[in-house]
Amino acid sequence: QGLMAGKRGLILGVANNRSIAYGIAKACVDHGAEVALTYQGEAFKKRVEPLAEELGAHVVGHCDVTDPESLDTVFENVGKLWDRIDFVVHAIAFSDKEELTGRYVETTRENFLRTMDISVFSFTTIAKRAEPLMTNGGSMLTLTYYGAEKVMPHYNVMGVAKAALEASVRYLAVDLGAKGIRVNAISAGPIKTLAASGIGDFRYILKWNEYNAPLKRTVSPEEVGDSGLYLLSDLSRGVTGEVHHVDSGYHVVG
Ligand code: 0WD
Repeated sequence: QGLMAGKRGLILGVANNRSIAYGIAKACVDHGAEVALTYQGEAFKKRVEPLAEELGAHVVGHCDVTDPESLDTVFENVGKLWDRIDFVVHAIAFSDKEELTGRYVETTRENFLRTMDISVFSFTTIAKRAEPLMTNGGSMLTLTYYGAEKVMPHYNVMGVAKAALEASVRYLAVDLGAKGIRVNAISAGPIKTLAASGIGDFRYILKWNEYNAPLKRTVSPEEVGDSGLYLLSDLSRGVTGEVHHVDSGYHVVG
């Protein structure tokens, strides 16, 4: 049994076992949830399937958020699997790594739009598709970063995207609140994942956090997972529209 007993959720953004989405999936499963995962293309399928097996999770198909048909299929598959869902986790972001270094002012229109599409709009369209399945209320969660609030070196267009994502959390919280659906974000401290490896000087950012965060260390996907558990479970039933920092306290000094 446990905190998440009887709850079912869709988790998007597991690329491998270091993914923040994996940390969240594991915490949910460990506390009794049933989860469904997606993968982005054949290359990730091979990584995600064994992880799903290990977690006892369902795999509901290929999902590329720039391809609405793949999202249609994923939600169709979820609807066939379960008559209702209780939570959704969105742990997806992308920007051309050439532009995650140097000056923000150099951002191209093409990469700006692509970054916003994959990292911001995707959460809104996923929320819209999840809403009819959340017939008993629910909890939606996305992942953001401090670069939304303050200028962080090299984060550039992704910082602008995360600011828009955080604003989306607030607007979605209002739209969906009357149905008992809560919408929150975790602002995670830097973690060495595949996505993070695209950010210029990432090792320096990790070190900077270790030296300066109140806890004098970085956070792990497991720690983000445990905080995610709070936001996805009924423990946080009075919380919506919130951006919760899981960053060893860095935001109070940075
Ligand atoms: O330091 C970090 N790692 C932080 C990450 C600090 C704060 C926030 N975050 C955020 C990220 O911006 C992202 O929103 O957490 C979220 C999850 O990222 P992650 O766990 O750091 O990275 P990763 O394990 O790489 O998972 C992100 C996945 C992709 O992996 P790749 O390696 O391809 O970027 O997002 C998925 C993909 O699986 N993804 C997509 N999924 C569907 N359609 C798409 C897409 N078009 N693009 C990327």
